[in-house]
Amino acid sequence: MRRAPMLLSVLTVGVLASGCGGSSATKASTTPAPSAPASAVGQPTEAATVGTLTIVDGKPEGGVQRISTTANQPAVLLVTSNKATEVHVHGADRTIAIPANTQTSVDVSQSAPGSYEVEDHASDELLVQLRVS
Ligand SMILES: [Cu+2]
Repeated sequence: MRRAPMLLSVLTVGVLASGCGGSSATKASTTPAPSAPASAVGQPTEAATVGTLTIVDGKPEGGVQRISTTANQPAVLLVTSNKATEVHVHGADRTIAIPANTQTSVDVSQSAPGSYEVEDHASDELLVQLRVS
C-alpha cells in the first residue's frame, strides 16, 4: 500500500529533469510552416528571411545573435554549420536537422510575443535570442 506514492514521485522527478524540450517532440518538427499569405507569392522564403547564422564548431560565429520578429509573421533564419547538428527553436518547439556545410532554412516564427532562445542541441550553445513583438 505504501509503495505507490513513492513510485509516482520518482516518475515525476524523471520527467522534470529531462530539461530543454526533451527528445520526444523531434519527429514531427521538420514539417514546413503553413503556406504564406497570398500577398507573398513569388519568393516567400526570401521575403520572410530575418537573418543568417553561421555555426562554427557548435558556436554562433560573431556571438549570440539578437533577432526581432513579429508574432504570427513568417520568419526564416538561414543556418549554415561546418558540422551536422540540430537546431532547437524554443517557444514554437521545432527541432531542425542541419547537415554539414549546407545552408538550411529554419522556421523561427512564433505565435505569441515574448523572448525565445534558439539553441544548438549538439553543443547546447545558445545561438540566437529571438525577441517577438
Ligand atoms: Cu533547446
